[in-house]
Amino acid sequence: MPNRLALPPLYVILDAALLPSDPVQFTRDLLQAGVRFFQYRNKVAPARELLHASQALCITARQQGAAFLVNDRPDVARLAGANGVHLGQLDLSVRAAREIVGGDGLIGISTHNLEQFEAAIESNPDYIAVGPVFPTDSKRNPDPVVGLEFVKKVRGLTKKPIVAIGGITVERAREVIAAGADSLAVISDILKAKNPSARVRQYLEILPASEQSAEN
Ligand code: TZP
Ligand code: MG
Repeated sequence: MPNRLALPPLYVILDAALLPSDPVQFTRDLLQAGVRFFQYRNKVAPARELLHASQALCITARQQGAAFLVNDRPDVARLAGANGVHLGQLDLSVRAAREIVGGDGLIGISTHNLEQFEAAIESNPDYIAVGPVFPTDSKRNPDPVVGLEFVKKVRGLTKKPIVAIGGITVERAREVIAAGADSLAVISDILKAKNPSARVRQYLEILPASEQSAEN
C-alpha cells in the first residue's frame, strides 16, 4: 500500500449507481476540477468486476496525485493498489482491515451514533465518517439523520479527521465545516449535478484550502 496522504476538505464518492458511461473520463474531469480524494462505491458488482473498475479508477486518480479508496473491501483495495479502504459497520473491523492494507493503508470507518463513534476512536482508523448528517437518497435504508449537533458533539471527542456524509450540498458546506468536520463526503450533489466539474469548483472556493493530516 502506498503512503498515507493528507485528507483534503472535499471527498468525492464515485458511486457506481450514478456514474456516467465513461467513469474514467468522469474521474479525469473531476481531477481537473481539483478533487484530490476519491472513494469508489459499488454495492452490486461481483468481486472481479469491482477489482477491474477499481484498478482503472485508481490508476487515473493516482496519476494525478489524488488519493483513492475502495468502499467495503480491503482485499480489493489492496489488489487495486488503492490508498486504502472505507469500512462500514458491517464490514471487516479496522484491525482486520489493517492486516490486509498494511500500516500505510488509509482506513476510514462510517459511524452513525455516539456508541459507534466512541468504538471507532478506540479502533484507531485514519479518519471517522459521521452521518447521515442530512437526509440522503444515495443510501439504501440509511441510518437516522444525525444532524449538525452530532458533528459538533463528536468534534470534541477526537483529534482524528472527521468526514461528514449524507445530504451534503454546496449550500450546506460552510455550516458542516463550522460544526467541526474536516472533510465533506459527497455523492449526489456532485454526481447528479448538470455540470459536476463546476460544482466541484464551487466547493473548492468555499472550503478551507488547508489540509488535515490523516495521521492525527
Ligand atoms: N453513508 C451515509 S449517507 C451516505 C452514505 C454512503 C450517502 C451520501 O450520499 P449523498 O448523495 O451525498 O447524500
Ligand atoms: Mg460497507
